[in-house]
Amino acid sequence: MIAEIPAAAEANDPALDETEEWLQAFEDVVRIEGKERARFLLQRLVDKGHEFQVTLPFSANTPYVNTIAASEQPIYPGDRDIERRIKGLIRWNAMAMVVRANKHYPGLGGHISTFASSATLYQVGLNHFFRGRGESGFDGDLVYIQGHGSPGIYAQAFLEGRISIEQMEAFRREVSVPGGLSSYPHPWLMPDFWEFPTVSMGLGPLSAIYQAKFNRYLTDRGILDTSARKIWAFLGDGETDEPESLGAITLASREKLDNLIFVVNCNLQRLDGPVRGNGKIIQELETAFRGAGWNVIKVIWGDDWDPLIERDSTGLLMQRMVEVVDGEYQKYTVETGSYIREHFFGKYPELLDLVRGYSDDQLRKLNRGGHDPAKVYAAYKAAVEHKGSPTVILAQTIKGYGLGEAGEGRNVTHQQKKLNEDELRHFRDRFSIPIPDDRLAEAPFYRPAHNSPEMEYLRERRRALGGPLPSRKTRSEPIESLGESFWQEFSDGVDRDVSTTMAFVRMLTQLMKHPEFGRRIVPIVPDEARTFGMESMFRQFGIYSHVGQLYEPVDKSMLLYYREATDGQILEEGITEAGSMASFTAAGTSYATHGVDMIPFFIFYSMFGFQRIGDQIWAAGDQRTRGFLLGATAGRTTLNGEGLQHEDGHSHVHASTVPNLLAYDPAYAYEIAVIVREGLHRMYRNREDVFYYITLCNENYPMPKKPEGSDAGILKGLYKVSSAPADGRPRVQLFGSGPILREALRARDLLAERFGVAADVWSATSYKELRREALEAERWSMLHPDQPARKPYVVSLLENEPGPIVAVSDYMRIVPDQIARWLPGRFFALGTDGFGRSDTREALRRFFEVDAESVAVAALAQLALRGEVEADLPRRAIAELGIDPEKPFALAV
Ligand SMILES: Cc1ncc(C[n+]2csc(CCOP(=O)(O)OP(=O)(O)O)c2C)c(N)n1
Ligand SMILES: [Mg+2]
Repeated sequence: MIAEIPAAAEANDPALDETEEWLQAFEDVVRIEGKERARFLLQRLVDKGHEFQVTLPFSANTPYVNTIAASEQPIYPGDRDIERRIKGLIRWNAMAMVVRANKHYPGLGGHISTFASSATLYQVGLNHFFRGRGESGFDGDLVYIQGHGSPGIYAQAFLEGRISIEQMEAFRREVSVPGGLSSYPHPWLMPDFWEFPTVSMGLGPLSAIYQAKFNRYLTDRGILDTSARKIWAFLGDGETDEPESLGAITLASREKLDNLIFVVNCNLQRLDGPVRGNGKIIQELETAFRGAGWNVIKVIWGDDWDPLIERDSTGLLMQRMVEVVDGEYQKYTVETGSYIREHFFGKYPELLDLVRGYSDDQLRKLNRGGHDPAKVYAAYKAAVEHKGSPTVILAQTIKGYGLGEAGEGRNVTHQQKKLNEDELRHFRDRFSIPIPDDRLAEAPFYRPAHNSPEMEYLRERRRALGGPLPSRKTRSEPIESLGESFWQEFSDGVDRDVSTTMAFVRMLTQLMKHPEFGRRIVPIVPDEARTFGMESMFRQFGIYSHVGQLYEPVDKSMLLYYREATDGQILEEGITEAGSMASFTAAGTSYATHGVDMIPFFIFYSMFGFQRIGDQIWAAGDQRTRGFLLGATAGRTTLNGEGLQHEDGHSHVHASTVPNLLAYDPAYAYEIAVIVREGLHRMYRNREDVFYYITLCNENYPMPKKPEGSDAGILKGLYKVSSAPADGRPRVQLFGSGPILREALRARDLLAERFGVAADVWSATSYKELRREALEAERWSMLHPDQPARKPYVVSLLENEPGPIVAVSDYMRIVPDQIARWLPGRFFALGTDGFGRSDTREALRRFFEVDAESVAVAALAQLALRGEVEADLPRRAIAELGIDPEKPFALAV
């Protein structure tokens, strides 16, 4: 994959004179007629070669040197000297916060070496490029910071006076110290500071791409002009191994996202060792990004190398640069100058000549591009000015830069958290930090006087760029909730057979037509709109495409044709749940990134939601994303023919793990209406940082009218839909969820008609909510023993309702079991544990024992156990209802 440079190939050249003639002619063209003409001629030669089947092997690589030559570098606009001093202070404080934390509280963790390698990359950005929030509070750039580089970002904020010394002391002690600093960027924990949770590697770059796309979407739809805002994403070279990091890079170039800049900190190391010890990560990434259509800027060598490169008349230096593998470059970091002379330059006598005048010390200090502010500045400037495609900057750095023996370039450096006095002295001297010897051992923080030139410079730079960064702001203008009349049609119900998915799509369409809410809605689908019956929205609202529609759609003559438009509202993301989720997060945090409320509805195949992109959903929670996730074609038996890999019977287990997510499994259209209405109210009127997960199903049945007074129960997770008369018969309580509620209702009839048992039926819309409320009440009671105990909602509902409780849903038993401990001795759950199967709904429900017959048998068994019906009744029911007691157990392995 890595191209060899053909320079210094004279030895293999049978006709040197002829080659020389060609090269001379080409050089003349470049010099006299310019690069454009030279490029044209080269292209013509390549084309001609194709005519004769003379082709070159594909290579997207350029030589292993800086993309921007020294002669093309712009003049550095800052005061290099003062910036170096400021950077030294930031390096020191970033190191000190980790060292001090681990000295006082061993085991707290933290990272020194990552920021040590990327300090220049951030400093040049913070001093000259990254624009803060500005006057409006919502202008400026969006910067995704490498998660474990956080100490450097805190250290900058400390010098700016945004973070106190007490907070610096409380790095990674968020619980015991108010204002303690979180380990990594977590908006949930530091909502005024961090914007983007990046530390789960791969999620940052993926989110940044879709954030850049979403910014365009807002502009194209005429909602907000975001064109001046850049999205910067910092990532580690090791991080690029995550499929999410590179998985969407073609989208960024296809969409021509020139508002997007990736900076890959290529310190050639990850946690355990080298990223590509036997290869070259920078060349590999160049191939991937150039191949995908990105503008690639390599920043490999610092200015110490400029004179050497200029004098490299043989091309041997370039050749040597590319033939040395990364593992070897890492070795040069820890080795002496004489080692570098012998092993790097010593390969060719010409190269030894080249560095004859250099001392060993000079050779050891030859700097790398990512540590040279002028090189980094040149790259950033070219990136922000580049038009037509996204840019990636591949910057070579040294992991643990400045740590010396304590970790610079060592394989253990990633986890280095403690420095002894000698190591601290080395660090102090290297960056000229004014800490006296007698205080060194404690690694004190250091902030110069407020009016020192360094502090004034630092503040002036950020002021000039529009304010501090990172900084998270939100706009909190409540949006008035929709009145009762909007929801009326859903409360009224319909006699026709419809599914909850159809009801929801109708609701979404109505919302999109609403004068206030309509524009804000962002429907997101990963190539599944037709599955959910949403194709009518294509024509009506348009599918977003930055370039509009450049072709006549094949179904143009049809009413519901596939309409793409620049101001299209629907994000049809293609088959990428990860990309769609990233769009969901971008839209659902728009209230914070742009000060504009957008309301995303991401509708996906429920099986490919949580279990595929659960980490992104977790991060969306951290980022305080607002909006609705809709798991459609849900339910292990309700989605019937699709089988094992499609039938979801556990997304509600996953959903139960996300702290600020509300999860519902509704049965009826009116339930969905109540939930969505409340969701809009809480998120957009009350400005709460919660989000919603609602499962939707494809089974058709009539949608009943909303019972009076049921709203509160629907939202809390449980309410009664059917009461049996109190006539002295044995009695049971049946809970049903989603379409399986109808099995509970049918079980009620079976029990009444065939076994003389009365059943009340409840719709259990959210076990997660029931549990959360019950846990809270239980905990409060435990901590307030001298006060009357608080009764969980679920207990207050059930304590006067006689008989055992049988809960059934299309999910694993553990979903209803979430509330079992508050109903001791009474609670029994049925569910769809086990791999799904393809068959009819009836067959599947019998197989998983969630059909009415199985519910009836379970109810009778529970009554018999309690002595409330004859002991023989369950056996009779099993026989009468045709249940095979020897059929396989779905969980058997
Ligand atoms: C998904 C995920 N897996 C593992 C980790 C643990 N981890 C944190 S940093 C790191 C190494 C990072 O290497 P690199 O991306 O090269 O960053 P550097 O520190 O070298 O800049 C690992 C494995 C993580 N944060 N996220
Ligand atoms: Mg690395």
